[in-house]
Amino acid sequence: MLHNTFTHALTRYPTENIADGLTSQTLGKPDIPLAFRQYEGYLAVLRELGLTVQTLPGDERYPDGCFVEDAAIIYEGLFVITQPGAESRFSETEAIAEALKGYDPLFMQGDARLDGGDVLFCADRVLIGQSERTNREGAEQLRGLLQYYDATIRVDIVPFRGLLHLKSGVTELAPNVLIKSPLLKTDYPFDFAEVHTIPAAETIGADVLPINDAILIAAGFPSVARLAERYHTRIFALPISEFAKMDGGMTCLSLRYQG
Ligand code: CIR
Repeated sequence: MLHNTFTHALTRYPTENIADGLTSQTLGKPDIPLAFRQYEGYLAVLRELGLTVQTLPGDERYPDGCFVEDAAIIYEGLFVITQPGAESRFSETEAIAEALKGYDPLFMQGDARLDGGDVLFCADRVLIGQSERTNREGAEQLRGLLQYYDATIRVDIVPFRGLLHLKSGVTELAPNVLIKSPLLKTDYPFDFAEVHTIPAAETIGADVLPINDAILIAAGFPSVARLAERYHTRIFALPISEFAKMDGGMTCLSLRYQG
């Protein structure tokens, strides 16, 4: 299963009203000019990694709209437009579907609810978190689409609690190596991989983003930085504090794919 190798990224500018978005954090309101600077820094790194970056305009109807990862799942040539679990975010997908229409995306349907933040491609499998945003039907529907596209793909559904999204608490640091927060509560055995559990206070750093030969990590989390150094030589530690205030991590600000 080829993942983490990308040529393109789709992103969407934050809006001035980002503080009106959803959050479970109590870190205060984002500083808007700083959020925009941090966002530009994120885009600059994607470009430095050689990706062609498309950035859609922000839309004030969707203060969470910059978290584009939740609106689509992309696996090789399969593009799936989701039905995000939060009512206020449901129609964010319209602009994303329009931007990706050249890839003939498929659409989730019916009562399925799923946020891309709950979908982790790692090792030999895809994990779909069943969460407050992603329901069983959403997870099953995505599993069906992935296996229709690639009959050999293993897809496990992972019920969990404690954090917003699966990737808020576990991501892939390197092939077969996971980085995990103890705040993620699940019975799912991650024994297929080597697992590094970081201190709970560094949970925001658990959402790491490997792209091609590099990895993006949130700045300011020493255990995460030390772990990244064990597996990577090209590390970008990016300040994303203003997005973290709104429950955003490193992966959620872009959709990566091979164009
Ligand atoms: C939300 O609660 O939906 C947004 N404020 C944050 C979404 C973060 N998305 C992600 O990690 N994939």
